[in-house]
Amino acid sequence: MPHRFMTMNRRQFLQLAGAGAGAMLLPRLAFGGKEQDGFTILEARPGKARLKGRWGPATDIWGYGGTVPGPELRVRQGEEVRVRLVNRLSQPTSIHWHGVRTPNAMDGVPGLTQKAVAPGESFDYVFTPPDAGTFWYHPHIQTYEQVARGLYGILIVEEKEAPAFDRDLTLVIDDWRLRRDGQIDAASFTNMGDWSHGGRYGNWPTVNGRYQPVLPLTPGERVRLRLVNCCNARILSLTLRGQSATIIALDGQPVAPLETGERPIYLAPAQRVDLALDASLPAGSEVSLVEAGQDLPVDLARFRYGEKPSATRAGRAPVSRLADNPLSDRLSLSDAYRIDIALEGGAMGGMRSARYRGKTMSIRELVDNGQVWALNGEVGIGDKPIFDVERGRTVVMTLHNQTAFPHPMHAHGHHFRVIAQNGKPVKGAPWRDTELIFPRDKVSLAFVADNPGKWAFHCHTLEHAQAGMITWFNVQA
Ligand SMILES: [Cu+2]
Repeated sequence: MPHRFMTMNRRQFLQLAGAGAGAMLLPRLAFGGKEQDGFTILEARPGKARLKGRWGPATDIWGYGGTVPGPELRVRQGEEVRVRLVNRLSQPTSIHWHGVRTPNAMDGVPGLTQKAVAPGESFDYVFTPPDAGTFWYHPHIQTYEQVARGLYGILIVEEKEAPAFDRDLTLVIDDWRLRRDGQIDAASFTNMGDWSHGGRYGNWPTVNGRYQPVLPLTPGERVRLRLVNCCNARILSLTLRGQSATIIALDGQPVAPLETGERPIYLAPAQRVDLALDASLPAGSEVSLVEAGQDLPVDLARFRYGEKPSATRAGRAPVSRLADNPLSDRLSLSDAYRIDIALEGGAMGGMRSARYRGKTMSIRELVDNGQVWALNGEVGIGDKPIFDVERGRTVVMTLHNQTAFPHPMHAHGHHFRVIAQNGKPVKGAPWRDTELIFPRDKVSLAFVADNPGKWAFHCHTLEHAQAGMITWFNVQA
């Protein structure tokens, strides 16, 4: 049962996900943009963005280089990433390279892998990404606020041998919660109603920092689309209306090409999907990228076919599978380290108490501390890991969602695959770094713990992580 993300029950999805509430290439800083002794400089700083369009008010944001999204970083597989983060914000920050199997010291989790980068200070990130694919970067402290203010960017690791595409286009999807004056609704960052339900949803969708951009397509061309969900909480249900596309990668990892047809693609926060799109409609056609997760369907972007056909249209071969990444596929299930992890808390979750900072607290005390979620009765990152394994051991985590909400669970430093769901074995599931776990579901994720260090494991609904749904595991050196 490959591609579970497409076989989700839509009714269940709608029932459970409820939470209340251009032709633009990205500003491309190739490596070699703003540099300083071999490092690309990423300044986290305030800036302004035209989220409301050219004639609307400019929105005050925080961004890398002052832009939203931040620069699209590109490196070839096997090449080194060298980034100097400079903090020009009023609060500490860091960069986590989501989905990249970096050495532990480069993972960007303050309190676990590095000290937070104080205002005015900098930190050098140096690593060689082992996997080609679509990744992204964002802070890992005060994340629910810093990401909501616009601190995120894309890291693309290009395949050693470029696959055959006429174009490569990244679509960075976000939803902002804007006030009527076009400014970010900062008063709602810490709204406990959002924190204890589905997280903080926005009211203003953007793609590449623009509202409903119109993107040109050349008839006959084959485009690689990289879709990234940078929303704090929104689980996207995406369709390209009237246009089929082929899924070729999930969370950066290649999958057997699969045509979407009219079926929606679910993309939880932090997840990515790569599509091959053959621009096969007649000149002048228009295709909408529609999001219909929880609210009314809304056009995120529109593709408009030009009149002039592509010069490269003739004799297209079928979309072929991308080259596999050097991910360890030697899952050794017979002697795996196994752990059950209960996802607990939240509204209607029935959690009465949990341990927080070494103390057992009632739900009332927890709420007073801004905490409402737990993993195996523990709230937040504690002194001890949730498990500690020798390097190279296969780990099977069985997540049991005992809450009333879905949770996109993200493991750092590793990619995993689903091997069982509700007691039934699952074969051929894709490698992922973030998996959406539905209420009442029991899902087993397996991976080889081959990356030593202290790794965060958390819900990527950023308000849930902040309110306790985060822990860590240790892989021995
Ligand atoms: Cu969650």
